Amino acid sequence: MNKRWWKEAVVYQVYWRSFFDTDGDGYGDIRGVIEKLDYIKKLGVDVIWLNPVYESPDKDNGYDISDYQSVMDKAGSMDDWENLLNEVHRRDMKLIMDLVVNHTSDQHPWFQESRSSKENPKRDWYIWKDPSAEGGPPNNWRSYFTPSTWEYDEKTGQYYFHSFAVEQPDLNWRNPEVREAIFDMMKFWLDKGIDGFRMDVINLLAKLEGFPDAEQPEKINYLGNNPGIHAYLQEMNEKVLRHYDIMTVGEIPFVTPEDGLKYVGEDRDELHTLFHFEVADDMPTWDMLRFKEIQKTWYEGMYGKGWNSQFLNNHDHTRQVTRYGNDGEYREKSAKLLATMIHTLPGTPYIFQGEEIGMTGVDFDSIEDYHDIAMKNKYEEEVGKGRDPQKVLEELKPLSRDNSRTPVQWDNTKHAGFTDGEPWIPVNPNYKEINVEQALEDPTSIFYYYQKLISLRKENDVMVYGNYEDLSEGDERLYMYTRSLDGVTWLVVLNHSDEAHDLELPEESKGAQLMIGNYGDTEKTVRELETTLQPHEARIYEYTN
Ligand code: TEU
Repeated sequence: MNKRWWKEAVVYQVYWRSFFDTDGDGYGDIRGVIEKLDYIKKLGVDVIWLNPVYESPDKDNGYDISDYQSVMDKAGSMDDWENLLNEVHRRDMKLIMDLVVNHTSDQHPWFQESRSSKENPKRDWYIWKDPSAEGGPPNNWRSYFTPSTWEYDEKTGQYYFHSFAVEQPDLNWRNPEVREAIFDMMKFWLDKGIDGFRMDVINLLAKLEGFPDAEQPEKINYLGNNPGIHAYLQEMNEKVLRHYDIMTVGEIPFVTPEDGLKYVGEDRDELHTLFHFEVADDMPTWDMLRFKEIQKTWYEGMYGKGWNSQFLNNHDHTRQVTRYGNDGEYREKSAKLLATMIHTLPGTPYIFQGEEIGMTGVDFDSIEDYHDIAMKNKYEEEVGKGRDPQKVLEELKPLSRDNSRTPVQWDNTKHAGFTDGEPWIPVNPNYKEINVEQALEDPTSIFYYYQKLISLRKENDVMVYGNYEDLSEGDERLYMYTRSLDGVTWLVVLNHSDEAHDLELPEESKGAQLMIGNYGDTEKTVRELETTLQPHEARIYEYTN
């Protein structure tokens, strides 16, 4: 298998607005990221993924861009950003930027022009359609954030298309001028020396020909993976990507392993890696059997042919220890177990800020404390149907994107040391117990466990390139698998439950050495194959064959 730096890397995601505030406006900022770079570096990660910092009316926290080539005030200035890039590089890390090119803000000058008249040269830069024959929207599609993908524009009597909020009109990628403008913009950032892109919903660029009505409009999967997408990505690769030593990771909802390979196959010249959403979007709570099946099919589909990513949370998904683990009695063990799993399954592991100290989701009392446009729109929609607001709120809370967007908890002082001002979103009230300062003082903390896992990745190719075999198919609580490479085998054993469980280790593991574990008193060498795993216990053993 081809060795590549981005396969060996660990990526740390910085959602800057909730990271660290240096100017007291209640939003994190680029200077805040710079100030905390040594902290990030201490973890041992190689790459930082920075969420969008571009000029934006901020309806969707920066994913509605009104100028791709400048930095929004809340985040700082272009000078700050240049400093960040330098400081990241000076510490031998890399910086990848969010690329949001499926849509712009409705305030982007391109859209302003486009909506101004049917004859405007930029009319065709977006997707405009006449009302349907009966009047009303051109088809029955739902968008991610609203009941329809179509918004009527009085001025010209047509509808424009938006996969997300009304304020996020989709670009028309069929138009070669659009593609050229985007490619030029990408070169602008690449020429500044960035190390790659995380590509927002990149498989949505091609729209389904003819926009036919959907049989199941609520299953918004017709929005992605449509014919034409690979031609766009190949053109992007040919004209831009291949000329730089960078990493690209595509955010690709609704993708199966088979289709995944079309985006990241090593013979395809499109992208390097992808995020699929079979876990984050389709597994609302932990389901061990389903998770194992997902790992198996992706491994079988991709191993040796294309590269995957591993993550359980990001700025769109509830924090992993809350959603998929135990954020109560076993929070620390559970956070370490999930980390062990993500860092030893095939693919590049991602850490979302705060995950390394086991931050948890939130439960705010009022809808006013929530900011997520996806949640707010859904709330309005449901309450608009006459439903009980409190019930709707309770229903939406567990998967609200704000679960992961509360400020990083730095210490136990006011607002968790995140800001001197009023934070844009409330701090999780548990910051007195869960914070960075406390984690750094405790050698057994989740933080240092991550640090050790990351350093193991640096020293052991098997963790990156090894093949994968599940030895525990059918078991709903225990997960045991191997990664093997050149005669070295790593055996990972995980007890993803609140009870202790007996387990028989495989014969070959007699004499195996413990590489890391989340209980302090585990024997360093396997003498007996019969063993008992404590609640949320995780161990990695190494043996040679
Ligand atoms: O997210 C796409 C999105 O809708 C995710 O929330 C979803 O979980 C997954 O991608 C596919 O179903 C991206 C950004 O990450 C998100 O913050 C933006 O709101 C969205 O695109 C629009 O730009």
